Amino acid sequence: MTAKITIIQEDITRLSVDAIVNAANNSLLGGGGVDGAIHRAAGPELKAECSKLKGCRTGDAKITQGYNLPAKHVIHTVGPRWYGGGHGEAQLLASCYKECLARAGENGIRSIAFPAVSCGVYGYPLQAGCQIAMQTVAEEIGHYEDIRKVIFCAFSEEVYHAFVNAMQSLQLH
Ligand code: AR6
Repeated sequence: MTAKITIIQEDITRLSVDAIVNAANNSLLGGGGVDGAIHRAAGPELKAECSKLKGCRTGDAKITQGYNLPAKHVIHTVGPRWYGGGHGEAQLLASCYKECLARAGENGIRSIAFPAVSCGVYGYPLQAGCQIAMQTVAEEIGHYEDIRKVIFCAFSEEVYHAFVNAMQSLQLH
């Protein structure tokens, strides 16, 4: 059986899943966008745990507890800033999704929700960013038997449509 990939329009902090993914920065100490929303909803214990992690490299991912969130865990990943596309942005963004799935697999996570990493403050072009998200997860998910459900969580209608378009243009090998 393969995991089920779904797309929803929702605030990711409201999802009762095993893990939500945070689009964080290298410090892991909070910020704006989805990062700020997750830290506000999780409460100060999340920052306390994050402060012990010694940051996170761009393209990597680290896991914490979810504290006051309905989600059990948060997987913090750091997407690339968009510098025009010639600075390894696509590879780094794909690496974010791969590393998040790896942390999920290591921790027995069965359901995981992703925002559109890098597609806000970091300026990654929305459609291209959603295509990398969808393509990477579709290619990698077969390695993780325990992950039964992957949700792409769009905050706006625009992002929702970008994920839907990305799913329709998936290249299956
Ligand atoms: N639920 C789901 N998606 C959301 C939510 C939410 N509650 N809030 C925002 N989004 P961004 P980035 C969407 O800017 O581009 C922070 O300051 C948003 O519409 O949160 O990776 C960090 O600390 C967009 O589609 O993350 C970093 O400094 C997507 O989440 C920097 O921003 C990602 O937008 C990271 O920038």
